[in-house]
Amino acid sequence: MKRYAKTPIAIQNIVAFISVLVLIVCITNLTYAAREKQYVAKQISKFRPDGDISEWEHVEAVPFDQLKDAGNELPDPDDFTGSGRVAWSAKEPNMIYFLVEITDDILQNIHPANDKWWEDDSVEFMFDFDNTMVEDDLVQWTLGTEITEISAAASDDNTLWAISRTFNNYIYEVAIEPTAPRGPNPRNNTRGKDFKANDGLTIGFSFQMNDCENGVREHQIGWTAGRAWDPLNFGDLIFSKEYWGVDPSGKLTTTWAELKQ
Ligand SMILES: [Ca+2]
Ligand SMILES: [Ca+2]
Ligand SMILES: [Ca+2]
Ligand SMILES: [Ca+2]
Repeated sequence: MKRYAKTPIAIQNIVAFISVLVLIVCITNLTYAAREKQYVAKQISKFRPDGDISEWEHVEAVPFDQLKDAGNELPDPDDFTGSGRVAWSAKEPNMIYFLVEITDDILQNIHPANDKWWEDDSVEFMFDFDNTMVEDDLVQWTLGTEITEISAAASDDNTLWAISRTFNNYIYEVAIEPTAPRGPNPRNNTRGKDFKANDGLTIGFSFQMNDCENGVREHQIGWTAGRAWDPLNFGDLIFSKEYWGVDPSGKLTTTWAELKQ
């Protein structure tokens, strides 16, 4: 009888053990999310949001070549195209740095800041700070084509930026500080308030641009494909203590092309 009495307990223990294993696997997946795309953000030194982009020379650029919420096909490069880069510095761990370069032939800005900002030419930075992959937890920064056009979570307190223009080319140099007070339309106003970048930290991230002309939004294109407010369409933004342009042994990874210049 004792043998029969013990068996259910043994099975219960095995079930409990497997349940804990499954839970650990689930938690691990949430913490170290592995979405379809990854961007490893390394450090840069002497970041200044001043329109001089020399500090970005070695930083990897990713093309905005994926369709999102507007447009049936990718626009012609003359009409609208762009790319983005990401970096950080352990000296300012509450900040994330961005460089976004855009070509757009016609600008539209017909709404004031924080009013239908997605229907004016603009850049969006979206975060899933805690990798919950829940839409209501997402936080969005939007920057328009004029320095006063700051919307969504973006505020004068949490965004340092410069925008410069040469013909149809626009350059955004941006520092976002998630811990600082937010604008009036952040979507989620609590996630990321304790943000602190460190080596190995992974958050969900997407950035994209709205191309508006003729009174409407004609295209939205970005780094990752699919609906902007679906966190499953985000990529992993992974922070690394390494420096852009410097290999792990400390040597400058200068290319032959750069040496010849
Ligand atoms: Ca600069
Ligand atoms: Ca255009
Ligand atoms: Ca436009
Ligand atoms: Ca506007």
